[in-house]
Amino acid sequence: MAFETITYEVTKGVALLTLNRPETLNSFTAQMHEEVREAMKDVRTNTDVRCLVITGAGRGFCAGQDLNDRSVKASDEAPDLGESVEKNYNPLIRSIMTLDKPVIAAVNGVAAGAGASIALACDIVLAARSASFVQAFCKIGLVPDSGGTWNLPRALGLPRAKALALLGDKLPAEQAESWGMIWRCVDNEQLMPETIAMAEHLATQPTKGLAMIKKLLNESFSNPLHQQLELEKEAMRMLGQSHDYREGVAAFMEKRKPAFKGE
Ligand code: T3D
Repeated sequence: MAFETITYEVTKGVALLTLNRPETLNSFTAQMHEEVREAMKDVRTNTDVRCLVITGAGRGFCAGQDLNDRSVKASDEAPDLGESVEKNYNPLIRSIMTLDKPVIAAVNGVAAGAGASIALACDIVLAARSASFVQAFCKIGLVPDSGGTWNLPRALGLPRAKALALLGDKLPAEQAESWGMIWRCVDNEQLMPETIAMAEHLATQPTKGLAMIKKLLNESFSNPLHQQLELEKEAMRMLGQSHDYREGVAAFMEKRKPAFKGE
């Protein structure tokens, strides 16, 4: 696949998708949305891919929407941002959060606007120590989109989510880690080695089981207990039929390393 605004490669079961417009901190243009959609199709359908990593080129992770990608001059007709969200951002967030494979965000630098929301939509967030998260929307009269108003309070609780979204202050990665918004913050030069090691590990694990863990945890906030118990039962029933469950138990009994197939 030939891309201009992203790079995409698959190695050892790991798809590495790098947002690649460093001159604008990897902000999203219409073309970048199209290319990410194309890459996400491969992530979904390519059975060689068992884990996805999203990161950014240069000093930023992603600054959200490219504010130069359309004219907002007073003399021009107002853009339909709802259409942009419906066409581009919502499908992207759904494709990350419902992907039946784990997704790691390797936040190499500032993640602002929809860039911060995209990071929070990923299953595990690792950040470079110099990275930061900015709910930039309030500064241009918008709301946290791309699942921001859903994921931010769930990650942080309402008081911190509200203050970040209303003030637009920069949240340094170390603070994000100590508040529990992300999994871990690591030294800058360790970000990609640690991310790839984690991704390669996940890519050798029981993919179906991991997919169900992700789905059930994501749904748990909206479900009452009785419904969640039902979902757990159905997931256990389905996973009990899988190759990887039998292999995991057999390997434990035989005191050997399991060879999971993701089936
Ligand atoms: O379709 C829709 O519009 C609806 C969906 C919207 C979703 C959204 O994401 S809305 C929010 C859009 N994003 C922002 O408002 C963030 C804007 N950027 C910033 O606030 C700051 O750049 C950062 C806090 C992210 C980083 O600050 P700093 O000081 O580290 O860097 P900088 O100097 O501001 O930026 C570096 C360059 O990137 C600069 O270009 P230059 O001067 O070197 O030529 C800057 O203009 C450019 N850049 C940064 N963000 C964007 C951008 N260019 C276009 N669009 C951007 N979002």
